[in-house]
Formats: sequence, C-alpha cells, structure tokens
Amino acid sequence: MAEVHDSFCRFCHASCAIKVTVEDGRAVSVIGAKDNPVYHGYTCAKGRALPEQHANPSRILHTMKRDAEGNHNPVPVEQAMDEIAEKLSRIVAEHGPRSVALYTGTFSFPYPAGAPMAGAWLQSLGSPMLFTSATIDQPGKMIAPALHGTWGGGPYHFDDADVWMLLGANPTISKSIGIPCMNPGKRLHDAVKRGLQLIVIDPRESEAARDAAVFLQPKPGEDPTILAGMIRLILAEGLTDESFVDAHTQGLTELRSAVEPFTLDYVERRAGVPGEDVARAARLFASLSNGGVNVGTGPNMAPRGNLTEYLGLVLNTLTGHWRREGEALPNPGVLMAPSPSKAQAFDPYPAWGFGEHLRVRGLTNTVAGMPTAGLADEILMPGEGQVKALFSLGGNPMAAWPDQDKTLAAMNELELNVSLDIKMSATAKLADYVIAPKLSLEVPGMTLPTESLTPYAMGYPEPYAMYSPAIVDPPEGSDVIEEWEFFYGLAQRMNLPLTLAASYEWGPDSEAPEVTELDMSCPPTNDELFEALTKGARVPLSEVKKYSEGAIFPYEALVEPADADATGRLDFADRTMMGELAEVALEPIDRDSYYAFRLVSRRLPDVHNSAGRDIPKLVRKWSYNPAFMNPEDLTDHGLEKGDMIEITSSHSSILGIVEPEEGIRRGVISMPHAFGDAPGSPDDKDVRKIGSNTGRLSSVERNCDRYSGIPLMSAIPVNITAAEERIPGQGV
Ligand SMILES: Nc1nc2c(c(=O)[nH]1)N[C@H]1C(S)=C(S)[C@@H](COP(=O)(O)OP(=O)(O)OC[C@H]3O[C@@H](n4cnc5c(=O)[nH]c(N)nc54)[C@H](O)[C@@H]3O)O[C@H]1N2
Ligand SMILES: Nc1nc2c(c(=O)[nH]1)N[C@H]1C(S)=C(S)[C@@H](COP(=O)(O)OP(=O)(O)OC[C@H]3O[C@@H](n4cnc5c(=O)[nH]c(N)nc54)[C@H](O)[C@@H]3O)O[C@H]1N2
Ligand code: SF4
Ligand SMILES: [Mo]
Repeated sequence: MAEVHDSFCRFCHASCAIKVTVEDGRAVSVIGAKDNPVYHGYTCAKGRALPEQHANPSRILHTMKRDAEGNHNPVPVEQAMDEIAEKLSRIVAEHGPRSVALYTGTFSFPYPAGAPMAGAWLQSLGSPMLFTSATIDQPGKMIAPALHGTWGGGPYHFDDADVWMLLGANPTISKSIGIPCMNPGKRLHDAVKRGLQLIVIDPRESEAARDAAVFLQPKPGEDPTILAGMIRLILAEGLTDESFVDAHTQGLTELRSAVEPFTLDYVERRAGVPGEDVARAARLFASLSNGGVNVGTGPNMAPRGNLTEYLGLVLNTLTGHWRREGEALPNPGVLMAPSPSKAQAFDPYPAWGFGEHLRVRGLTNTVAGMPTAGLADEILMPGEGQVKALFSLGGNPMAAWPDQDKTLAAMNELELNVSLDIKMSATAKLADYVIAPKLSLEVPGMTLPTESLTPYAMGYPEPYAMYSPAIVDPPEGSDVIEEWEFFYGLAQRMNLPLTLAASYEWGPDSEAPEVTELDMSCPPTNDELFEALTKGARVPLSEVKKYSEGAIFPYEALVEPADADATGRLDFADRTMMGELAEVALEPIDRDSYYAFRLVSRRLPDVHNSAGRDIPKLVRKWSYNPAFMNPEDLTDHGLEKGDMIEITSSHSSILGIVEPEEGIRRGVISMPHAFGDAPGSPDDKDVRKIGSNTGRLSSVERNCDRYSGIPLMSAIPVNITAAEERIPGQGV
C-alpha cells in the first residue's frame, strides 16, 4: 500500500522539504512540500530523482574489495572492517599515526554524524591529517575574516537587503553562496519585486545575472582589480560610512594608498568592463545601508581568491554593511547553540601557520582546514610522515582534486585506500575497499548541517528546523551501513575511545562546545548521536521532532550592545593582503597573452559535482560536460556545436565538446568540473559519453595560493585547437 511520508532531500545541502510516496518500503515518487513555510514546495530534478537514485542499478549494495587483478568483489562489511582495522594497525605501528589521512567530501555533509564520527576516530588514532573539500572550494571564505576581523552583529541577510552584490556566484542554480539556499529562485524574485538592487559580476551571464540592476561581465580572474577600483572610488567620493569606520576599523590610510593605482580607466583596460559601470556598481552599493557582498567559487578558484574575499569584506565594512545594535537577528539558531551577537568588532586572528605542517610547499593547517591540494604530494613523497592510508568519506578525489595525473599517481601509491561511496566512482575503482553506505531516505536526518551554513549567507534566515526518521528500507539483500557506523566499528576494533563534540558552534564569542564520551561497548543509536551533536541547542531535538513537516521556531533576538571593554578593530590593511594587492598593481595588463582563452568553472543544474551522472533521468540533456563558448568565438575558430576541441593549459590538455552559449564573454570557456574518469581508464577517452576532467588542467605546484594551496581552478589560461574524434579505449 502506498503511504506518503514527510522528509527532506539530501542530494545537496539545501535540505528541501519533500513528500515521499512509499510503496512496500521503497520510495516511488517525490514532490516538494508545498505548505512548507520556508521551501514553498520547491524541489529540483535531483530531489525528484531520489527514488531512482535509491534503486539505481549502479548503486553498490555490498562492500567491494579489490583483488590482486584489480577487480572488485563483494565481501561482508563486518569482514571488511576486521581486515581494514588489522591492516591499519600494522601501518600505524610501522609508520605512525600521521600516515593515516581522512578526506571528507561533499556527501559527508548531509549525514550529521558521519564526519564528526570520522573526525573523532582520526583524532583518537592520533593523526592530524584531516582534509576536507573546503580548501579546494572557497578557502578565502574562512581566511579573509581571519585577516580582516569579524563583526559580532553578523552580516545582513539577502531577504531584507536593499542592495546585494554577487561575485562569481550563481546561487539560483548552485543553491550556494549569496541567496539562502532554500528556494533561492523565489527569494530572488521576491527581493527584486520589493526593490532589491542586485549587482552581479561574472564573465558569463549567469542565471542570477538576469535579475541584476548592474551586471559587469569582466575578463575572468580580475576580481581584485575590480573591487580595488570600487574601493578607490568610494574613498575618493567620500561614500564611506564614516562613523562606523572611525569607531571600528584601522588601516584606512594604508588602504587608501594601496588602491591608488586602480583608477576606473585602469580597471576598464585591465578587466575589460566599462569604467562607468564599475562606478555605478560602487555608488549603488555604497548608497544603500542594508546590503552585502558574497564571493562564490569562481573568484576563489581564480588567482588570489583570499584577496578577493578580503576586499569584499573591506567593501562591506567601508560602507557599514553590518547588522547593528538593536537590529533583529533573522535566525538566532534552532538546533545550534545560540551564540551571543554583539555590536562590536573582533580583532583578526591567525589564518595559517599553526597546527600540522605539510612536508610540501611550506603549507600548514589553516582556518579553512588542511590544504587538500597538498595531500597527493604527501602520499607520493617518501620519508617520515608519508601518508600510506587514505579514507575518502563521500568524496571523489579522482574527479574533484586538481591535478588529476598527480592524484592518480597518489592513489596508486597508497598501501590502503578506502572509499565510502554509493557507486564505483573514479576513486572507488582504485580503492582497496569501497564501503557501501545507506542512502538518505534510509536513515534519520536533521537540518543541523544546513543551519550551520547560516554565517555563510546560505543557511536558514528563518529559525526553521526539521527532523526526519528513516522512511524507506535499504534494498532487499543489501549489506549497507551508515558512514558513522563504519568509523565507530573501526574504533571498536582498534580499541580507540571516541568523544563527540556538539558541532556547528560558531561566532567569535561562542563558548566551547559540549562533548559526549561514547560507550565503546555498545553502539549508539542515530538519535543518541543527534542528541549529542545538538547539546546546547536553542530548541531541543525532542521538540523539533514533534513537527514532522518541519517548522519555524520563533524567537526574538536582537544584536546586543558591545561589551564595555570592547577594543576590537576590523583591519583594512592586513600586510599579506596589501602585499598581494601591490603585486596585482605591478602585473602587466596583458600577462599570459600567449593563451587566447580563460577556462572558468560553472555548475550544471541536474548533477552535483560528480554525483548524479549515473542517473539516466538527470543526464538526459548532458551526459558529458560541454565546453560552453560564445558563438562568435566558435565562428572565428571554424567550429560548430558538437565539435571536439583540445583545450591546453600550461600543465596538460583535455578534450571538450563545444556548445554555443550567447551569454558568455568572448575569450571564455565555461566548463563544469568532476566529469570524465581517471587518466588511462577504459572509459577515459569516451568524451561524448562521460566528458572530460577539467582538474587535469591544473597544476598543484604552480600558480597556487601560498596558504590554502588552492591552484588555478578557474580563469585558467588555455588555448584551443580542433581535435580529431578519438576512439574509446584507444588513447590519444
Ligand atoms: N576543476 C575544478 N575542480 C573542482 C571544482 C571546480 O569547480 N573545478 N569544485 C570543487 C568543489 S567546490 C568541491 S566541493 C569539490 C568536491 O569534491 P568531492 O566531494 O571530493 O567530489 P564529489 O564529486 O562531490 O564527490 C562526491 C562523492 O560522493 C558520492 N556520494 C553521493 N551520495 C553519497 C552518499 O549518500 N553517501 C556517500 N558516502 N557518498 C555519496 C558520489 O558518488 C561521489 O563519488 O570539488 C572541487 N573540484
Ligand atoms: N546543481 C548543482 N549545484 C551545486 C553544485 C553542482 O555541482 N551542481 N555544486 C555545489 C558546490 S560543491 C559548490 S561549492 C557550490 C558553488 O556555488 P557557486 O559558487 O554559486 O558556483 P557556480 O554556480 O559554479 O557559480 C560560479 C560562477 O563564477 C563564475 N566565475 C568563474 N570564474 C570567475 C572569475 O574569475 N571571476 C568572477 N567574477 N566569476 C567567475 C562562473 O561563470 C559561475 O557563474 O555549488 C553547489 N551546488
Ligand atoms: S535543491 Fe538540493 S535539496 Fe533541494 S531538491 Fe534539489 S538537490 Fe534536493
Ligand atoms: Mo564545493
């Protein structure tokens, strides 16, 4: 019999509220929950494909173990855990705990207990080698506030802002930075209707750009130049919020001289955007008091992402775009502990140089985490501390890490490679063990992870939360476990005690999170773990559970007055950032002119990084990643839709299939990442079927950020040539 259950989607971080029709323990259809006060019935194609994802023939339902010939065969998960624990104990005894690394990727996010349990296990093992995708995503987002300092009242929120600026972010599609991720299309529509002035800076006319009052379409990689030009104009025309600047900042004089070279004329010549449009954007941004700026993945992956993020904060501070004393907080937290919100500045704090040091390129731990772009070299470089074992949790290094050839070499070097994945991904195919996990609707969930995105202008502006029990059974005959159960099971076998911290605390003034010691003789239930993770929550989990459709838990909270002894200052002139800005000013305008194109990152609506590519319904339009280009560029190169090109960077080359797109700036190739397969794998050259991997174009040794290690992953200088059709499996 069919029953309809309330739940929420976990195909991306947006956690859309859904109604799932379940028949005989299996999901058969998904629709948006139209009465939900936050999502208003929104779902995307991925969410509606949850039934297909759960029943997908390519989903692995048993742990797979690689044999000597490289073939994978099913083994019972308990046996795999015994073998892994034993092998790991040997590796740790011989090489020390640092030889074990954990990488948590995109799909560690939707499962609240997975990454915390894996982290607790690694910590108990004594290894500092915890890596996440954050340092190959938007590391500047954490680094810039450390260098600038933070405002205790927090940022304004998109929903009630008068002016908003998006640099290289396309939240309408990505459900990411800028517009809160729950039904961003409706939020943008409502905002524009009530008069929001949107400024978008993007080399491609993104979906978000269509609603922009000012749209700048620059040459990729010139965001520091544009922002410096806007700051210069705001200072020159006296458009700053003087009282805010006087009371809460330092370094204005140094900033003024650092931006001096960035005249409108210079910005126009260098970034290829009309100077008057830059001025219009700056004046608009400064003229309205409730606003904000967000920087997305584009500029973070282009040169000097930290600087772009930093200058974005400088712009916010100069114009006083921070929430003030007595103003209402949109969401003081529901499942998170409320953290005090005070109208005062907090001083900068160290962004890097602490904690574990990598052995390569002078990289250290950072506020964005350990530099993932250095991990392949940590695996490859012999000597004390060499990483011998890698655990990938919901991530796909072969698809997502920059410098794919090096990643492949690293995967082949490992003594123990374990992947927790729902399919035989490019990484899983190289792993010694692939642990088959339960999927979202088969496990309890709560919206705590999405709530944790609130400080990044992505989470809930409304004090909303939802808990969902498991609503379907794992497929019959399967042997699947939850990710946390795997790490708990390893810890049990290795006699490691585990403590779990209540996670997702944030704020410069937050208290230390409460911790729970786990009973290692008897596995906890999911709900017990959720209780541990929400200790100190404003609304107890038990209360949230009463509302099966999710609910808003209202609470009036205002930004409090500053402490009497508050002395913090936001810094306009961090030395490293000013040094980088001086370097920008010294660069020749026509650098890299040998390369005619810049390849930029972008996302497709129906797949999530490398996930979803195996679900037929989601790849009806594109099973590969087209190389989107301006139609006139195609004509100039004698190319037509569907032609194959070779795209060559200073590091490597890939094949691409061209696709005209009107809104792309000339000289730009816009191409999604995480497609293709491992170099040399049988499918690798079947570009028309599986696309190609843009990560292969990046070197992790050159053009990298000195601190996060992120290399050029957007605004990559490339050339193109027409390419011959390749025969699958025959190599280039
Ligand atoms: N060139 C280039 N490289 C990039 C980017 C770019 O724009 N350009 N973007 C970067 C960014 S922003 C990021 S975040 C990283 C992403 O880096 P990763 O997280 O390493 O890569 P994904 O492709 O998201 O890998 C997700 C994996 O999780 C698996 N999976 C799906 N559902 C589940 C589940 O329920 N449980 C488990 N255990 N696994 C599941 C998928 O099959 C897939 O193999 O890539 C980065 N790499
Ligand atoms: N459907 C879908 N949603 C996703 C994902 C997905 O793969 N598919 N991935 C998820 C992940 S992991 C993340 S981190 C977020 C990312 O979310 P966003 O940061 O919003 O990512 P994109 O949608 O790629 O938008 C980046 C924009 O930057 C522009 N850009 C590229 N280079 C430059 C540059 O040098 N300067 C400027 N100004 N702009 C530039 C691109 O043209 C593009 O429009 O999305 C998440 N959401
Ligand atoms: S936006 Fe994200 S959470 Fe919402 S339906 Fe799509 S994939 Fe699911
Ligand atoms: Mo990401």
